[in-house]
Amino acid sequence: MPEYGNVVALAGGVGGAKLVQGLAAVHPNNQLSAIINTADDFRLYGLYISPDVDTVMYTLAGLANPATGWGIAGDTRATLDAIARYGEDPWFALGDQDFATHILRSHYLQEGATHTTTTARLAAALGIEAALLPMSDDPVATEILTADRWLGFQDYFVARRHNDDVLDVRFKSIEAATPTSEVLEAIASANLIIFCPSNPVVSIEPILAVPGIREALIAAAAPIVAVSPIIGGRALKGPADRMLASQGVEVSPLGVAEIYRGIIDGIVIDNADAALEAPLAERGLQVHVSQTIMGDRSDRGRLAQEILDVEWTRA
Ligand code: FO1
Repeated sequence: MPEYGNVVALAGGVGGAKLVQGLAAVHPNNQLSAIINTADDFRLYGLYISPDVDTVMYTLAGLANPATGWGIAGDTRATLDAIARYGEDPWFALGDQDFATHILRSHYLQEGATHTTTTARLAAALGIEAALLPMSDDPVATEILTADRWLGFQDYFVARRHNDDVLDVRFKSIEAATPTSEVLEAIASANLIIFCPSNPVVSIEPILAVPGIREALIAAAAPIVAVSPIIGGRALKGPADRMLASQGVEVSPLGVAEIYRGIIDGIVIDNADAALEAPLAERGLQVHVSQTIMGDRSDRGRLAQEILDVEWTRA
């Protein structure tokens, strides 16, 4: 059995959070870091909201709403209802307990703390030992080109229920963003790096697009392994399948491997895609075929353990 010391996961929202939780269940948490997409972050009612960071944080803390994967289980909506009473459209479902996170994060940021230290403070208070690392402390915003116009990510994803055809994707201010020292150190000292089964286009790609991160990954000594979020030609959740198609990328683990070409050494695919093992291997990738759908917690730990049991090597 390989003994990976430092394990680093790149994660976006719900799919990423599930695998990070699985890793946290089977690997020493003081040797586990998650580099999290912050290009979904936005401001609402003057509060700074970081959905992917919170999704990973709530999931690891055992607080996440199991029905949605985001938000807090059993949360109430009194604050949002009161906001609606003032005539505001309550389009983004913020629960009362969730509001506490956004209020405190906004407060700490306004006091001069960074996104990284704020996240560490909130996560530690929730009893999380793994390092939750925002990809950058600088603002980056995913924007989606629809037939109408460029939309902010949450406008496209939540307000318009990701119904629009995606003509293009851009990450506003990415060229001015820098990776944090924590992110670069985590990558450099990693023994295994895992791209979680998050949306490649809008969850993992923004992390890779922060100037310096792609280069740090390519220079890393650790093997890099992606878990395909596409199973049997479809995304389990969200618009990843339609986004790949609209970018002219094959909606299969082959397309996922294409997006990560030159970075990953291996890929984990679902049993449903077992026929793709040979073509992926022909592309020089180590392939592990498994049951990758993560339902309950035991599924998550089982998949994480399986990934850690493979003898991945750096190409
Ligand atoms: N996603 C939705 O589809 N609808 C919502 O109303 C919604 C609210 C929400 C509140 C807090 C939070 O942390 C996440 C929330 N999400 C919601 C999820 C989220 O915006 C997306 O899943 C991610 O940005 C994509 O990874």
